[in-house]
Amino acid sequence: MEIYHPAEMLSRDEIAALQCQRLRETVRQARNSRFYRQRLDDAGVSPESIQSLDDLARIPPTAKQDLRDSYPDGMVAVPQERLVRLHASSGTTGAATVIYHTREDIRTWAELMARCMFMAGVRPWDVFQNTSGYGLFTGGLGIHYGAEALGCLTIPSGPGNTRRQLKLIRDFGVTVLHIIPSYALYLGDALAAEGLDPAALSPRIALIGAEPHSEEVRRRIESLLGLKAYNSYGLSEMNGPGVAFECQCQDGMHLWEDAFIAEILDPETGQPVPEGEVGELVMTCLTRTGMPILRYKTRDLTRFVPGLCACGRPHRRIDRIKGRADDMLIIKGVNIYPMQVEQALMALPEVGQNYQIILTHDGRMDQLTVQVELREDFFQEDMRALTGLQKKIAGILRDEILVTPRVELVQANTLPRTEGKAVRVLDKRGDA
Ligand code: ADP
Ligand code: K
Ligand code: ZN
Repeated sequence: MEIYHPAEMLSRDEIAALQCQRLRETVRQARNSRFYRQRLDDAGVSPESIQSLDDLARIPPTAKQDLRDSYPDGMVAVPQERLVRLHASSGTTGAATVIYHTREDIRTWAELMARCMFMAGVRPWDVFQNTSGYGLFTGGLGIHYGAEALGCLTIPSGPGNTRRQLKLIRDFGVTVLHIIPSYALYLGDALAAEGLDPAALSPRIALIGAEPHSEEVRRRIESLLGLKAYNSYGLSEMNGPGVAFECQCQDGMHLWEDAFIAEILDPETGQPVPEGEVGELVMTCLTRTGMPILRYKTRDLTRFVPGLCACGRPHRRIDRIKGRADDMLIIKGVNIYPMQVEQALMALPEVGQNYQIILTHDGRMDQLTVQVELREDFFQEDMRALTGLQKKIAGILRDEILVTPRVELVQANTLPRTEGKAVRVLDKRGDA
């Protein structure tokens, strides 16, 4: 097996020793910020008091609200002249938060990103098209710098304009795409509509991430685009993309433990969940100097995949993100994650590439409506067949989520689409 960086093969003991040393340095560095000096003093945490990884638990967690409260620069830990870049989270769940980077931070991040891409099989001779939005969002420049660090000819296409995306792919023989899953599905349909054979197209790898998606969606992307799709996880607070990535085994995402400490905690108690169980991913960035963040509560729900990966890299793997804690819907008293709906829908051949979940309240109780795009050839069916299909989908969803939804079948490409992360849920229960 080829590796990009020797750190990929560190043993568990070596990883632990490095984490402890870097945690101490990070605590020292973080104390240069107004926010952490106060926070760590209050908790009685000094760099010298970090003697082993057990001392991590003495550091109070950092919440998204802490970043909002210290906006714009309360967590900056270096003089302004050392800062070279600012990013903001895409604000999926509220006000944006800002992250600052020094020149070294940008370099470390690009190297982590390149390591991830190499692990998924990307090489310097690849032609790489990045369809993420450039701008404050980290999926643009973050991925771009990684691809360049690896040595790929990098095309910053940005999102949207599918015809132009396809032209770039064909004109320059693009071999690797970075694309969010919802757009990859759409692009796949667009190929089919143009009568293009996916097997004849040049891309062999897609890096997909930035939004939760099911295994069913990955398989669809692979067959629609005729390539291998690798899950890619990251968040602005931990730089952005490049935190955890699938290797070629496609069995969980290796999280780079020389650069991050990951914990999976019970969101209620803040205590570690038993090994292999689902909880909230809490992360500490061990390399950032401009704006270190300690024990960040990501709100992302996942678990550590037990055991060693067949590829031999000792870095632990996290499972596909189940959703955000904030994504959980409570409908008629039942807890539901949108991913459960997606998984059930996308397993059906009749279902097209887009769906939407709508919640309303009729004065007495919650009503769940699922709008489902049908594949073109199925939409041609007669009324009786469509009614049968509608019943079938409602039944499958009820078995999965224990609530019977109202199912509306719509034509392909009629549900609203966004250029960035897909908006799957419309909660109108608060509306009059
Ligand atoms: P925002 O929190 O506003 O979306 P970011 O751009 O920092 O801002 O997005 C990071 C978040 O995106 C993660 O916390 C996670 O919820 C989601 N995400 C990123 N990559 C993946 C992935 N591969 N699978 C599922 N969710 C992901
Ligand atoms: K090159
Ligand atoms: Zn592996």
